[in-house]
Amino acid sequence: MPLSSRWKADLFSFLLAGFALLTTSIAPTAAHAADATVHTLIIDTDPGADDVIALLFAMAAPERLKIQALTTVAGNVPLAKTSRNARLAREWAKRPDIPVYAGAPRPLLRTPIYAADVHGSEGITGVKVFEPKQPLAEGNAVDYLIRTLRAAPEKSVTLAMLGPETNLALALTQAPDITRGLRELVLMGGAHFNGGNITPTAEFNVFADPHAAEIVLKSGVPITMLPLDVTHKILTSPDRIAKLRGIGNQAGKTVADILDAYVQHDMQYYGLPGGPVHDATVIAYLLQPSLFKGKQVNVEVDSREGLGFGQTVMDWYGGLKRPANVNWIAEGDAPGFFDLLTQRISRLP
Ligand SMILES: [Ca+2]
Repeated sequence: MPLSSRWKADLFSFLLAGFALLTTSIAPTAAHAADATVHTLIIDTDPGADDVIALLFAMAAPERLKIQALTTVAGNVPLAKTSRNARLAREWAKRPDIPVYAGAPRPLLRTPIYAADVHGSEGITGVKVFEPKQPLAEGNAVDYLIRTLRAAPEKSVTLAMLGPETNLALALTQAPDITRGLRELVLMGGAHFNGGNITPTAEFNVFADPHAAEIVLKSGVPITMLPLDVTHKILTSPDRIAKLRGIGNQAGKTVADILDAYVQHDMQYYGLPGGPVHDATVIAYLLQPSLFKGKQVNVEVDSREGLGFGQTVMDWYGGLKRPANVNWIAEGDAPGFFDLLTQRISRLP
């Protein structure tokens, strides 16, 4: 082989190897087998229109997600409304077996903020809200978390977190030993490549209680985060919403009505062709992790006053050489997500 073409061949194989490295560094988060994992699950939530869709989605998968309780926190709207909305979702899914515990009425340190401009003053868009029949469970969500995680077998409980992380931060502060019972935290929160949605740098859940997020991120429990980087790649379309409505059951109509109203704000604000369904990606991840791709990285929260308040400082390239504490999800299969959501919602009343 002439020297120049030998050199070209070497360069080519060098580039190929580099490409292989690049493509494996952002690997599918789990083998296909993880798509059959059965989770003992607690869902911590601040409903919230996308929370309600996530809750319906989760309650439609009883053979995979053994939901022990819903725990509520102030966030998108004040606690009385997030708790009412969680109970509404439970009533719509006809799952009276799942207790709902109300938790923290405000963040640890910062002034409470809400997101009524996105979720409406009742916290659910596009549908009529009412007082559900079944009341809250007795006792506080933080006590429930401590009691349940202490009694649980080691690494047995998955906690899905769809709102500000105040409840778990309080529980971890009072009872650090509860990490033993946790298998994994899967949370919607943070932003890096996408930029923020409540400030240019911060995502709402982290911004609403950055001090709580700091405690959770330093807990040592395995964490998967679904940030705006991925949720803004999984967007509704008129056709996707029509398929949900076309199921013909009440739940499909409810989800479609909520989405039709909910996505308007984001489509207008960001100029997107559809809207993200943030919290529902957490449930999709639990049911079918092979739909997502992520990377183990170091994530810390900026809790200093200023323009970076509530920002997740995510070290994608490992420049800080700090230990990885988060599986940061950066990619997701949008058609796969909507197929899974539609399949599951079709199983509800
Ligand atoms: Ca939420």
